[in-house]
Amino acid sequence: MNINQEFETIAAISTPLGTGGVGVIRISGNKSFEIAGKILDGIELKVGRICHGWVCDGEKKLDEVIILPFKSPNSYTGEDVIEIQCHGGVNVVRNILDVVLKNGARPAERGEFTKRAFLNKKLDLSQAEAVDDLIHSKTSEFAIQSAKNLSGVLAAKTEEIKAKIFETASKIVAGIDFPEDVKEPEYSYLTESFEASINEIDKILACAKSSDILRQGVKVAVVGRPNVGKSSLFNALLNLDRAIVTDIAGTTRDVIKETLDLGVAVTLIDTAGIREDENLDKVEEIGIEYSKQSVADADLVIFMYDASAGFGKADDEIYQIIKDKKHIVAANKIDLLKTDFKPILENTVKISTLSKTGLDELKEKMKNIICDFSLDDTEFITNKRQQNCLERCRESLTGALEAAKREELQDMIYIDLKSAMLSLDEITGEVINDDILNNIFDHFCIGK
Ligand SMILES: Nc1nc2c(ncn2[C@@H]2O[C@H](COP(=O)(O)OP(=O)(O)OP(=O)(O)O)[C@@H](O)[C@H]2O)c(=O)[nH]1
Ligand SMILES: [Mg+2]
Repeated sequence: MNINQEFETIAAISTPLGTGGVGVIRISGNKSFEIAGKILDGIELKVGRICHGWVCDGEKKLDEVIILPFKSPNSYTGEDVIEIQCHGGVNVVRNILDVVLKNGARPAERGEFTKRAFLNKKLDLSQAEAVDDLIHSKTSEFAIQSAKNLSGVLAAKTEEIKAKIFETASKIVAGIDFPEDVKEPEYSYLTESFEASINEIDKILACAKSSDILRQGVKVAVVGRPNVGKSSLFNALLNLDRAIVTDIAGTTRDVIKETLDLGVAVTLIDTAGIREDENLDKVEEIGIEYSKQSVADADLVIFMYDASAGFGKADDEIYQIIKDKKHIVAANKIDLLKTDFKPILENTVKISTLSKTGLDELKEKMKNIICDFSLDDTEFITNKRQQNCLERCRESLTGALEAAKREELQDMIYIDLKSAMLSLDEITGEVINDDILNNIFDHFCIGK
């Protein structure tokens, strides 16, 4: 983006394009008020006051709206901003955006409002990334965690670690610059200080795996022979009649996916029953191939067999395919059993999708396996970029630590500390190059 573009006034529809109660068009830049003046039918805009009236295109009235005027720097972007709240129809919002563009704004690029907010220091980069996480969160848990970063939790922690490194670095510099007046810090002090900082970084990185799982979710495939009740379980877990259930073996012939919120976003996958039969038609054969592929792609497999029929050779053949993956065995149709039984496979949950028995236990087992961490312990949500910055910071600190242990020249140690601090600055975006910045905001939606 060139400098001129950055000063242009931009506009976009900030609400999803669809039918709803309200639609929002946002304008940002120093021409915002001028444009609003041209399209608002005689409304006098007062900053800090909500205004009401009509948006017009010349003589044509487009919609009755509410306007929120913000003057720089007190706005989301830090620039002059006008937010128009109109009725939430696809064509109403488009008509209003068109008239705004006709009167001097240009369409905003992806994430451009938030990028401007970052460039105008309304948000640091970790907060800007949290905005994107919040919008795209697949579960309520992840939304709550993202909101924590939006409030600056990660930035504050990063600042705290940096302050500690800075303090130690300052003592080294003082010793180097004023050797007569200031003594170099003791090496024992340095090693202690670096170990403490590495420890703090490790605490954040320990949450990296859970951050990734919370952000991306996991894939759980239900597999087994035909007719064992896979689609019935799929529907029961979703609380939805999504997949067709019949007593005909080979009912499901395609892979069906739906999202389930178990704190972590679970993509639940129903598959075609796996069986060997020379007389299978082509569709079922392809379906079975997809089932095997789903097993390969899944993070967790629910292997199901019909407990009323017993665990047979055909079940065992499928079990052999999945047994090395993370899995739970679901012994289904226990409602048909007259007596209780002792499952032969480890990790078996006895269920009946018909009488809804054992489903809570199954969900609990799923949760425990998916989160081999406790979600409450996910103190810090990070993305890959932030994890990479932390890892680089950790490497530099480890270099400094090793050097301090060898009692090397403190000038050399200081160089490592400087790179450690630079890596931390990248998290909040105090130091960042344009390519990385554009890459981050290119993933945002238009209008954010
Ligand atoms: N008694 C009893 N019947 C069940 C239970 N779960 C499923 N069924 C019945 O078993 C039959 C097959 O169920 P589905 O859910 O279609 O089985 P599936 O494993 O998806 O079968 P395919 O799609 O053919 O691979 C249906 O008639 C279901 O009503 C259960 O817990 N108890
Ligand atoms: Mg099925």
